[in-house]
Amino acid sequence: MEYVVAAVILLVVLVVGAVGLVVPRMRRRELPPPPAPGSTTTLERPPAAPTVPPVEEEIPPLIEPPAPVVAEEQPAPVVLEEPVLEKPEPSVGRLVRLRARLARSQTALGRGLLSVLSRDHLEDDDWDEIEESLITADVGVEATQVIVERLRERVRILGTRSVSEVRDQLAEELVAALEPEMDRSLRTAPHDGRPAVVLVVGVNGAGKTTTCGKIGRVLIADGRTVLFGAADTFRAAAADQIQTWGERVGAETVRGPEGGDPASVAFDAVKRGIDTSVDTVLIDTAGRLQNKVGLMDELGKVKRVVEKHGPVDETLLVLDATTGQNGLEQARVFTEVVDVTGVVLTKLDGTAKGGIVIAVQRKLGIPVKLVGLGEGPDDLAPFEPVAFVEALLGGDA
Ligand SMILES: Nc1nc2c(ncn2[C@@H]2O[C@H](COP(=O)(O)OP(=O)(O)OP(=O)(O)O)[C@@H](O)[C@H]2O)c(=O)[nH]1
Ligand SMILES: [Mg+2]
Repeated sequence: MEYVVAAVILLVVLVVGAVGLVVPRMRRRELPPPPAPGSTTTLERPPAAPTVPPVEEEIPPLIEPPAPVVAEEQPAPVVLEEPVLEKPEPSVGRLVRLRARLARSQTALGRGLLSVLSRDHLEDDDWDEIEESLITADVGVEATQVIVERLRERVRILGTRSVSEVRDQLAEELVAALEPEMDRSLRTAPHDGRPAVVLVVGVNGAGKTTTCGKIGRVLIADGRTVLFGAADTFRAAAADQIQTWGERVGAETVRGPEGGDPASVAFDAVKRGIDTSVDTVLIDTAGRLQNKVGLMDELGKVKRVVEKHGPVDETLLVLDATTGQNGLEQARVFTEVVDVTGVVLTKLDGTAKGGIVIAVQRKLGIPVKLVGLGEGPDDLAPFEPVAFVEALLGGDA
């Protein structure tokens, strides 16, 4: 009996023990599988889990574009190898072709003057009016007095009255005031086994870089070879600007580091021009105000350093025609620092003050050699007094 009781107790203990071991295992096993995909995850990160996968699928194609890198590497050499060079317009007769650009000056000077001059009897008031329109057109007080004096004298002596006669006399006086005997040729031909060197100077924004580029095109159109020196080292963009002009016509540009010494860039450019036997080296310089002594000294140094290779053939002062008489004082200081051999008057297309050409030459004693008549690459013309006056007076050239 005791054995039976002991066996029953042992059995009960075994059964209870077995149940205690098995049930928790079953629970553990049961809990994870069913709720795993559903309830537990949903509670902890319900919004993240369902939204992340779709967002991830949409963003990668937009943000991570490995494709362009591959694409850039592949076509680059092919595309860059084929620059299409432009063919600039020939320089001959440009002033005549571009004369319509002087329309504003023509209205102010030509038509205004002719309407007064065609009056039957010219009284003092009429002559005052003539004087006024010349001064308004920036001819300058001194030159105006000379022109009016001479015209008055001729009208009195010759007794001319017909509009065409008066017009012709006015034209003659304006041409005379433009000193047609001045040498306006640009010294751009190579000599002594080295290229001609042209230095382009002026105040900020006058149009130096544009003019450099345009002159390069004129020379290339005339069959010359050209090299640009980017001696405006203040801004990298300045060197890019002249280089772009060069690339359009297949001309090399020598440039230096941003903020580097402009004189050394100019020196290197001329050296490169000598080594590659180009006909003309055109050196673009940074704009500078004539009252900044340090900058004006720097310009003097650029010229002196370039001259270690030989004399500079042309130093062109670029003047913005729209600045009128103010430009004359700037010009005077420049002529003292570098020996200016010619003036380029830019932006004559945007002003009624075409008379500034007369004032500039008279004040400086330096010939206007080129005129800028627009922003287009070929809107630069050699200055010719007769054609210019004809354009101003609106007659046939
Ligand atoms: N309408 C007109 N615009 C011109 C002429 N020449 C130059 N310009 C414009 O004037 C602006 C200044 O020209 P740039 O050649 O950059 O002048 P810059 O003297 O080199 O200027 P900096 O180097 O900053 O001193 C540009 O927008 C040119 O297109 C011109 O004859 N007529
Ligand atoms: Mg410039």
